[in-house]
Amino acid sequence: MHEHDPNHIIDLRSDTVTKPTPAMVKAMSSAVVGDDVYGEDPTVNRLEEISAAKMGKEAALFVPSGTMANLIACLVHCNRGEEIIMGEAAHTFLFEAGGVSALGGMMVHTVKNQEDGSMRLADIRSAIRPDDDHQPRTRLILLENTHNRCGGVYLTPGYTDQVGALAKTHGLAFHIDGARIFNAAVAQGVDVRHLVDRSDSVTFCLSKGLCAPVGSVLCGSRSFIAEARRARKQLGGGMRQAGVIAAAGIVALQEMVDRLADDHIRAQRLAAGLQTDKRIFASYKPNATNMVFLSISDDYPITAVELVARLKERNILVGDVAEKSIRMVTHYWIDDMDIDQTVQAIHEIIAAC
Ligand code: TLP
Repeated sequence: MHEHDPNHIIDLRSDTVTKPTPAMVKAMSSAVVGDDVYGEDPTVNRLEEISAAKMGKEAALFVPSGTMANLIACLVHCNRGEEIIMGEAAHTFLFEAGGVSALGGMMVHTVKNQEDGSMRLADIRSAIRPDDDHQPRTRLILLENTHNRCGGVYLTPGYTDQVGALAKTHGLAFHIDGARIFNAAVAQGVDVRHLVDRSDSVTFCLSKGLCAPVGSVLCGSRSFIAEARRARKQLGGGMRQAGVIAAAGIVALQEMVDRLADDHIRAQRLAAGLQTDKRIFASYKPNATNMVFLSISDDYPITAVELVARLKERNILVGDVAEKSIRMVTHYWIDDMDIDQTVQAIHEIIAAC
């Protein structure tokens, strides 16, 4: 795929680091554009139509990031002082700078995430507030699929449907942070629509495993998207001639979805290669996709920060996620040789300590 020169960087920090493919660069350079705030960018409009159709929703909105997509969804579904139920390890809770509270005045009610990324239905049920003047009103349930911090693990259509039914019974809205929902669909061999059927809104990222340089898409009913468009404007996310980047998004949806399976196979290969040393533990759960979390045994003297630094000396970039734990994410720009080189480097570093 790419040459293995000595200056080649193996970047496993995230799939967000992916650069556009040659086909995307070509599409971007010839994109027909217009002012998207007027709804006049034909390329953005096309991306939104394709996205809505793929998700089985009425309408879609192109936004700059996954973070903004989740924030917009929460702003549209909830009022100030109202509560969102989400996992304690949800990206929206941990890594979106508290936006829903800072900018939307909402409360977050966290529920324990199970190892497989789900929240128990009973736990969700008991987090729903009764109708009582003293308490905040519960308004929204938010699921993450795949679940990043739980190991890049997918949730099934069956589980998602159950959460959707629960939300409906209690009159709550249901949003899915599907930043990597295509990984979830490909890994299970299901149409992505079956993962979002029961949701009121879903967002997915074009700029992660799908390789587009920028952008996410928020999907939902026509009336939801009309409100979302207004919220996007309030947040300064109206992007004018955004067809330049939407063009890459169209290529992402047309050409980059099915190949995500390769990333999953490489993540498995990475985890398997690391399983031979008892001083480290490479986690690749049965429902994992393109992430491997590696933890270093407590009685072994190297920290995650040190391991990151030693790997960096060898042009391998990974992210530390806890004192003794790192995350590695596979993507289009990582090939088998990169995986084998990383496995070897980690074994050598651990052996030399
Ligand atoms: N996740 C990033 C970091 O922020 C941690 C990563 O490297 O994995 N939802 C989920 C589940 C995500 O993993 C991310 C990004 C987002 C939303 C936010 O997307 P962006 O970065 O486009 O705002």
